[in-house]
Amino acid sequence: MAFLRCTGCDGVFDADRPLHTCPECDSLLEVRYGELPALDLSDPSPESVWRYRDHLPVEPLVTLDEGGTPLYSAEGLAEWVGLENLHVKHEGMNPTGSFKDRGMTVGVSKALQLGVPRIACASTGNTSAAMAAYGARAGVDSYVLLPAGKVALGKVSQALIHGARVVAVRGNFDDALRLVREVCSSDEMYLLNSVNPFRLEGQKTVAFESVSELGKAPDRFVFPVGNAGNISAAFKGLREWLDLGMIEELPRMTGVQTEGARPLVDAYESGADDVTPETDPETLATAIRIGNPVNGRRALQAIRESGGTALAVTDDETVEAQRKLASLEGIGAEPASAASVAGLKKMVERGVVETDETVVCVATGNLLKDPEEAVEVSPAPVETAAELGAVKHAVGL
Ligand code: AN7
Repeated sequence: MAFLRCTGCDGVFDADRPLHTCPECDSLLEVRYGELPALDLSDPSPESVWRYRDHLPVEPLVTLDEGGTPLYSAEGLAEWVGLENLHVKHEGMNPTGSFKDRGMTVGVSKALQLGVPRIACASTGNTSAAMAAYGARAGVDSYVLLPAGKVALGKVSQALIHGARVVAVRGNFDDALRLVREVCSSDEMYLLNSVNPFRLEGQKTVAFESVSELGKAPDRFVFPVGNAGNISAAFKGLREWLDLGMIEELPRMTGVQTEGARPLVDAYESGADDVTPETDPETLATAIRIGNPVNGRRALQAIRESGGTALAVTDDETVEAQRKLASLEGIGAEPASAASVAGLKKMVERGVVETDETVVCVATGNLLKDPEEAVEVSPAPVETAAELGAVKHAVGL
């Protein structure tokens, strides 16, 4: 049986109360289980979020067949990075094109079970796209707050076409999140940002699938970090599996941010146990243009407890990694996703990562989310006359 536990005061609450934070101390809540069964990973059923339903807190009331994303062995990229054994979990292959679907199938199922009429989130884009799609499928009204002018085109188009009410806030993501948390303070509107403990339960399945597909836990996971929900969720799942004896060691949890939005990296480097917010985050990787990660404290714990690390990369390094993913492996990832690969390369160069480690890089979102950026960083198409000689010349014949 699942229940909620406060990460601040350790208070315990019924999982069927529509709580966003602890009613006693306002800290984040976490889903806990009385007892989890050990799972038999040799069971041949295909990978998916709901393959792990015995380790999830709700029944699948709404699904778009999320999870089961490819785990590619990336030899060309491994060579570029300087590793022997690199895998890329392509979360951009989820139904709406990002890892957020794992959380939304669980979070929106919880909303249906609670019978809430409306769901809401603030978003740098992917959360809103996923929530709008799952809201549509569930028949629930969706409301999203986006930082005006700072969300990639593909993501805005998804939120709109799936029928969410889209509000563009003249501020950044952190402003939008602060506002939506206030808007959701009554029972009328259910908040689906990563403060929502049920959403994070779904997201832990990216770690489950990776372990199951590799046949063991990797030595290291590398995540791009924005609000720090995904890395915290994966770590929670891995701890649960460690406690059950399903894995023998915790993989090193590694978080990558960009130089323009690096509050978690700063906190990690300074030895702080919580994040000091950055007021003016800026990066080409708009998905992780976040200055005040709500799950920062948890992510720091995950990184330190697992012997991992956090580091920042430049936007140029991010774009270079995005192009290498695309050109060496055929993996189309949006900039934020590629930051994980850029960070990994830097860690190998610095000797922080051993060359014989088995590493899983999580490519969180699809290239098609941000087509404008991809065009901008690529050579322009060669335009020719509609005539054989000109075309032959253009293709170098
Ligand atoms: C592609 O959609 O925060 O550290 O509002 O879209 O769990 O926040 C997106 C985040 C990484 C960071 N990669 O994950 C949102 C949002 C991509 C993302 C992240 C995001 P978290």
